[in-house]
Amino acid sequence: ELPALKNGIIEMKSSSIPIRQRFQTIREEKKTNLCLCADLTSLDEIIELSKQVGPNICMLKIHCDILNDFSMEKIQQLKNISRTFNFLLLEDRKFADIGNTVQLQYTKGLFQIATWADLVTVHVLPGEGIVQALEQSVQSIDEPRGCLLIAQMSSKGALTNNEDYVKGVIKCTEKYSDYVIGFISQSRLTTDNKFIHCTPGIHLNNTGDQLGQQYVTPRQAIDGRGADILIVGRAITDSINRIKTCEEYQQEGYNVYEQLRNI
Ligand code: BMP
Repeated sequence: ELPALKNGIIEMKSSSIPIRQRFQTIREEKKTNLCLCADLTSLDEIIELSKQVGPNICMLKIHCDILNDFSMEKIQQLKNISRTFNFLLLEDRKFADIGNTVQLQYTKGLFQIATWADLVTVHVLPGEGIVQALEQSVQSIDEPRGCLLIAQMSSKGALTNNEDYVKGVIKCTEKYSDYVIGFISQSRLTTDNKFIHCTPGIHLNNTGDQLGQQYVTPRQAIDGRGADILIVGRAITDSINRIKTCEEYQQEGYNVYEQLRNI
């Protein structure tokens, strides 16, 4: 059952482990640092795929606003699958507005994101009030919620890749370290290992797409750029055998992580 919304605040009756801790446990138990980014337009298809690759991933990232068949029933199904296979559910919403608006976007509308997404992504462009507002709107949820701040983007010419901007994001992360569990980044931003660095723009065979995306390999991302989690989309979803390819990225990512850990 999804939690009921009361005066815009969500009431939920279930408790679980904090998200950071959950990620560490999942990585060790399932031997995976792979986040599958399922940029598919059918939630039915994502549900089927998540059942197949559930054992191989630590996180599933979706964009709910590209789905043709979104419903609260289906998203609840996906959430149940994420609990069964023990992976985190990330809605890549990239919130970027004033506090009042993001609270509404987080808790209301068709998607009611706060009721099902363990994690969301957030731009700090509007200032730290955005994080405060998001955190406030999930205060009464009886289940851990967190966010990842977008510090650096993988796309060509990204305006985020500016030293002062990144410094501001790091400051915000440290200030709201209960709710902010880490970054979407292209490099290691802090020596504090409690912050999880998630890196998109990963491909073993391509260096980019036609629309400015830039790729590095899993090894480059983990070894060179200090990624904790690899966010992999079309390298898997466009492959002929998604399950096999998912296993390959899982193995490659975890092997590099283990090699580095044992140095
Ligand atoms: P792909 O691996 O198919 O290129 O997809 C990358 C995914 O990561 C997309 O869903 C995109 O929205 C997201 N992403 C990204 O590519 N670069 C960033 O800097 C931040 C992202 O969230």
